[in-house]
Amino acid sequence: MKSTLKQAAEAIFRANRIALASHINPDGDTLGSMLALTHALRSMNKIVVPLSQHGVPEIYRWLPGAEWIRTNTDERNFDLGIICDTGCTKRIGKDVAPVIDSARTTMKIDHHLAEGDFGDIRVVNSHVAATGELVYSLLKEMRAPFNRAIAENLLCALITDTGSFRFMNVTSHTFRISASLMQYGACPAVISELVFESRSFASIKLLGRALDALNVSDDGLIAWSFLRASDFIELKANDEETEGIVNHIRAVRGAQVGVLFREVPGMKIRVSIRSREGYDVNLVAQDFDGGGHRQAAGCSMDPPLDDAINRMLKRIREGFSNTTNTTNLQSVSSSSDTSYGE
Ligand SMILES: [Mn+2]
Repeated sequence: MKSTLKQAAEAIFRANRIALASHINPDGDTLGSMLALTHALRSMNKIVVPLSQHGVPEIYRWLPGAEWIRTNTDERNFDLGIICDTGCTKRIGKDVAPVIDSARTTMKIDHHLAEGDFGDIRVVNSHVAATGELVYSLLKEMRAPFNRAIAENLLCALITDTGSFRFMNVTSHTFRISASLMQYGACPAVISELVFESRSFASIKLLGRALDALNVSDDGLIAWSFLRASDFIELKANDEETEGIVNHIRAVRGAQVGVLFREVPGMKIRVSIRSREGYDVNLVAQDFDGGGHRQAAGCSMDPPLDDAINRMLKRIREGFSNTTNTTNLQSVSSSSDTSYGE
């Protein structure tokens, strides 16, 4: 059940105290969307509390307003609770979920494929490249005054979820919005420099180790790699520093699917899956209780690492002979394919 932008705008106008939540393992889309809303709604004199249970990764701390984000709050009884870039409260974390669930009205703004039951108001469209596009449309519907802070947050959302405008999810609409955001003072070069060219030493070293461990299946259709717990320990690295590595793995010529497994100390094995147009990795991730988009999805798996790799590769191989994974190849030109923060 989709809601109209008008219904969403009215719910926001009615609310005075508003809690916003991003998903766990936050990315540029969930944080940029949440912060753009925070700026806009505060300018309407609303009390807004932006929440991210996993905080803000280093590469996103420059986002205007990032310092406002809290990992949790004891406050309850918000008039409105909005989750950004995810369809269910499971993915905003167990500390933040009760804050949103206790709100009088709940809303989701999301472009993931999974529908779910959450949300009195549902601003959902899996055909847009980023949740930031939906936030842009909603703020326009509300006639919210735009400024540079809002524009930078939304342009960051668009740039990161489209792989710098390289993924299949990019539409002319994505560019029109981006052009508009530039007119409010956001600059793609500056944002790209801050997000992609300012990596930690450890994250570049992790990339090197993942590339060194790169494998490809005998038929060349699946490329995969892994990072061991010892890699994270030796480099004093954490999982957020692996962002983007999986795209290098999918880049192997002929590979239709790329997978990165991470044996993160103290966690289940984290798996990011990317595909080229025509292979649906959302279905694969769903079989392991994960999800995302057709061409970018993720899940967690039980150790040991070697077992997880074998089970995942077997499932992906089945997908090549199973038409549900590979149907509607020509109808996905506007479908979502974004970086999925698992
Ligand atoms: Mn997104």
